[in-house]
Amino acid sequence: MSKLFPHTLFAVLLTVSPTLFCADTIKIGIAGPFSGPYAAFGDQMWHGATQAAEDLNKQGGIDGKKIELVKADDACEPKQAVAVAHRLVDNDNVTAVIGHFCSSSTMPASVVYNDAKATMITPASTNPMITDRGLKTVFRTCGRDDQQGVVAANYIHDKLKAKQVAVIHDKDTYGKGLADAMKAELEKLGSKVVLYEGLTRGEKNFNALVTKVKDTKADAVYFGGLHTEAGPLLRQMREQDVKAPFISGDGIVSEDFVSSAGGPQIVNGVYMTFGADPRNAKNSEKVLNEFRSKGFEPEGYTLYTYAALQALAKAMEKTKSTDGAKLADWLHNNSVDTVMGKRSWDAKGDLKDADYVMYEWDDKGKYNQVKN
Ligand code: ABU
Repeated sequence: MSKLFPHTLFAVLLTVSPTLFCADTIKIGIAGPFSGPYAAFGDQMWHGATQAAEDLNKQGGIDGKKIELVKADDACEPKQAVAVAHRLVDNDNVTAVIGHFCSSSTMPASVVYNDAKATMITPASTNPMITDRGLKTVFRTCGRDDQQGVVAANYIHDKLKAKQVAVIHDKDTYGKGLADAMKAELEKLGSKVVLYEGLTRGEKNFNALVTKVKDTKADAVYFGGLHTEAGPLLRQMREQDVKAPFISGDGIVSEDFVSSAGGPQIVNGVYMTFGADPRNAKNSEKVLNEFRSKGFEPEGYTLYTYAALQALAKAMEKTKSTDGAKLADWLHNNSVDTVMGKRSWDAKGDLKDADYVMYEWDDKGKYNQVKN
């Protein structure tokens, strides 16, 4: 990793480009699903990162050096994630990475970054094992599934008063991990899990599974997974007249959930756990206006990605280094004012103040925080 301050050259270009190379920039990888079924989330990440880089560069970059983003598409495929991680650190010579999105990609890719002493901040991967493995250079600006699973279980038990719950997951690191965390808490609370079943990502016909759900007479259905399967599953439930409340997690926090389900009338009433909406944070107004003036609504993980780049930039500025160990030490011991508010990290790289709440999707296809 190169040092930041040779004090010889000052970059003058605004360099937010996946291809532009300039020796006097700080190169940061943005790794996520920019193609394939989960590209809506990659789009959120790229918008967040490019807006943050543009804003930081307008303010002088990182101590005079402009930020240059290098886009890396993992398509949420773990093998591709490892390949792009090697490419970012070995060929593109990035100093740090914001990413990945899918926990199943972040898990193996983070080992590559940690070995290369490159800081990695995931804005969206919530599986607990990402930070539980003791990798020094790994951080996140989102919470963990053992936190959001507990919030979901308490809501299902206390507010929805569901006594019999069907739990479905997509067998993936994120989806199954979240479903298991929710199920464990729900059973502690005394509700009964009457069906626990995995579906396969990419499938579109869940009618046989829905028939099983119907037979259980479950009074709530919980799904751990992404919108690509949540949407069709929900639609087929409603088509088979399964009216039980549908609850899921942050894997559906995209307007693509609405289209994958068949429209706002289908998602109306769906519950979803997600961090407190950063669009309501005091610090986010100016940035919100920038996004909206460009016709982009910064939903889901957009501002989480923006905040990750702010944290990285602040750590580099304060340490005058891009060295992963130095950045990690700084991030473990300081807080950063971000577009999501003040953020600080514990010894594992998890947020000290994760803030999961419950949302409900409405008949306009938007999600709104449930008022208690
Ligand atoms: N946390 C939402 C989905 C991304 C993942 O953790 O796989």
